[in-house]
Amino acid sequence: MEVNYWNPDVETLDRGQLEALQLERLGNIVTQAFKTPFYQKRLSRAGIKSPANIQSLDDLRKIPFTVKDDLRQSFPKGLMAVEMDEVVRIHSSSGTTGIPTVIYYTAEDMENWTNILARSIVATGCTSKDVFQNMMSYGLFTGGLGLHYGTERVGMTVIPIGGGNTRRQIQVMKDFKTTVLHVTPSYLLHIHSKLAEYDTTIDELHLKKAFLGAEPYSENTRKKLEELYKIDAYNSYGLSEMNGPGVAFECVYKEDMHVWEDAYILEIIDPATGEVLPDGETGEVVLTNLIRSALPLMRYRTRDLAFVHPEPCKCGRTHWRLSRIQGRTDDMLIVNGVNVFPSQIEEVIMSVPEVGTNYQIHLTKAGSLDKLTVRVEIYSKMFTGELGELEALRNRIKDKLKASITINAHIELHEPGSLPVFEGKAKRVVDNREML
Ligand code: DLL
Repeated sequence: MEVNYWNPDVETLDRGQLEALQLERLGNIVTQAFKTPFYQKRLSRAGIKSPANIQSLDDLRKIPFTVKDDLRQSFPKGLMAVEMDEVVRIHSSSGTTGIPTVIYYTAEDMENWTNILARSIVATGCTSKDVFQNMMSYGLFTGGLGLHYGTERVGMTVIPIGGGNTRRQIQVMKDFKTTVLHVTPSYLLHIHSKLAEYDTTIDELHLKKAFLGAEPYSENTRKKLEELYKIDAYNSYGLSEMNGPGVAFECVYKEDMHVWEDAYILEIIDPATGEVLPDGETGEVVLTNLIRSALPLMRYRTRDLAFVHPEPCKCGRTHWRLSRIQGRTDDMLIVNGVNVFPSQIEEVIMSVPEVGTNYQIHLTKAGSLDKLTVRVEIYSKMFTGELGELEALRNRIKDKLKASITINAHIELHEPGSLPVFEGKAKRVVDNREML
């Protein structure tokens, strides 16, 4: 396999040097943090009086965690470490809960982020010969503009089409011979279900790769998309609080995502106790941003659950790898006392070949009990067969789910195109239990 680097010195630094670099940069970030009203208070309450109190990477653990609510409470400027006139970009979360989460970037922060994305993109084997169709939405969301700058830096031909308008997406893929897509896995599944309607076959497209991220998805969904489109799909992880995409990205080997540790310190903690877990154990991802001066965030609790692989990767990069996100501490469902993550359900249903490109999980009450219904779209050819075949398929999905999650789910089979479609992040779970 051909391995290319964007910044070989940093990507293959030996661990000792990498940790020395992290420590040096941690010092800078703590210095920045002391310029913000939020951290002045938070750090001094934890007994940290100055950056000199952080002398080793272990000292990081003296720093209290930061959570999303801290960002909200500090809105608009409580976490800003520079003057507004140094800020060249703002991104923000949608603010569905009221006060938005706002992220600020200086020109240097933008430069750092762009380089990290360029590094991620080159790690997947892309070159300036690629034509990149960016289907992530542009605007305050970091998915669109983040990868835009990174791919331009690599010299790729960038098509900034943004999200939605499936017919046009397909036409543009054909017109410009797009080779690389950036898209949420749920929307890429949906686009496939529309190809026939727009008189297009996969062989008319020139796709080679897709960067998939911004929402949880299972390994079976990745495999399905790779087969449907005849592409390599690379997992991409990030969050706006840590700049956006580019925190971790898969290399050509696609065996989980390199966390760019010169830019982020990764810890995995027990979400209940806050204790740092040994390598390899699943827990909550906690990140410290090392190279953003406008808004220094330290020990930020992402609520994402994953584990780290400390063993070296075949690509020669020394930066540790993060597993696929297994779920979020806030998306675990409790169904009649049994804990289940939506991603476990997805992993099972996407292993069934007759299952199509969309699904939804519904929770309701049946008397005092919870009822879990999984609505799955199946390929239309199934509806032309015997009724008995449909019943057998329903039972097969039900049994597979029962074996995996120990819950007796109700399975509904739906025709292609009948379930709600999302052009950005999908909303897979509808929980109506409290409303009844
Ligand atoms: O979704 C940034 C991004 C854009 C990442 C494009 C990748 C590609 P936020 O809107 O702040 O930022 O949402 C961040 O999305 O905490 C995860 O829960 C989830 N997420 C992001 N990437 C993945 C992934 C962007 N590859 C939140 N797998 C994160 C699973 C993901 N979940």
